[in-house]
Amino acid sequence: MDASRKPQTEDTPGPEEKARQAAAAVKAANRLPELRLVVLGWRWPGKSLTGNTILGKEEFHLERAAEFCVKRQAEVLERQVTVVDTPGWFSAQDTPPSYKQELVRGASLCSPGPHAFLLVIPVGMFTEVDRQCIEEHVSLFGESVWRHTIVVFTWAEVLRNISIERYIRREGKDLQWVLEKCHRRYFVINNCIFGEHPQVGRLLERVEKMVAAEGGFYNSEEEVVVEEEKKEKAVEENQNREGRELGARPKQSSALSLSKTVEALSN
Ligand SMILES: Nc1nc2c(ncn2[C@@H]2O[C@H](COP(=O)(O)OP(=O)(O)OP(=O)(O)O)[C@@H](O)[C@H]2O)c(=O)[nH]1
Ligand SMILES: [Mg+2]
Repeated sequence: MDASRKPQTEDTPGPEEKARQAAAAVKAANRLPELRLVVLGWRWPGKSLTGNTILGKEEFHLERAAEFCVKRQAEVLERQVTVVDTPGWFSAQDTPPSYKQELVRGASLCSPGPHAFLLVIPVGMFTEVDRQCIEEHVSLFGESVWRHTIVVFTWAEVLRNISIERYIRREGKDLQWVLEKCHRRYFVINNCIFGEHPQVGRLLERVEKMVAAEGGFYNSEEEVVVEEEKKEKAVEENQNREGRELGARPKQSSALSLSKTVEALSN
């Protein structure tokens, strides 16, 4: 036998085991010690119960039509998890400005910014009006909010034997539109299971994967920051090209910021 060749042992990982190890390494690298989550949705889809499922205890009351944000924290799977439950928006009529204002305040309760917005949608008929309401209310946080949003489907037990993928296809363009806005990030939560269950760990990992992919958490001023960076880079490139100082600072971007939204809603 050629002594330079290593003998194959049973311990040598196969391709599947190697892929599993690589995936575990990525999850470990993405892992965050603290996670801040804001739960959003219309009235009564299971926002508060979803918050309870994540925290593993009954922190949020399942009272109808909550009017105020509620913030709760717990240690979950070795992470410090903050969940902000928000008032649901109205579907059949206009949402009062005070509700919108309170909704927007939800993000500021997890300073310096939420890692994820969990947009709770109950499995069932999804209409064009539902899509419009989601667009109107989620956009109160600015366009960048979509980069930090995951759709969380509740009431999934009603699907019985239908897969979530088939349900999404069947519901058509309005639900597809929402999922496209969220870069097709979604998670099916089983709110009937409480406590020890791998689903909460999987959801937290999903959030961590999004944070890694999007390069950080939501920051109401980030559109301003990105715009400023773009302009500063352009000025720098100009300076290099022309070989002289331009001196002028770029103008402030008019991008939406949370404080401006709250101010506008209160007027
Ligand atoms: N079977 C089932 N029941 C659910 C699920 N999610 C929520 N519920 C029930 O639906 C009802 C509403 O849940 P909540 O969590 O209070 O809903 P919400 O979105 O917080 O409601 P508002 O605060 O009034 O907007 C409660 O009776 C929950 O027990 C689910 O996934 N499956
Ligand atoms: Mg509630």
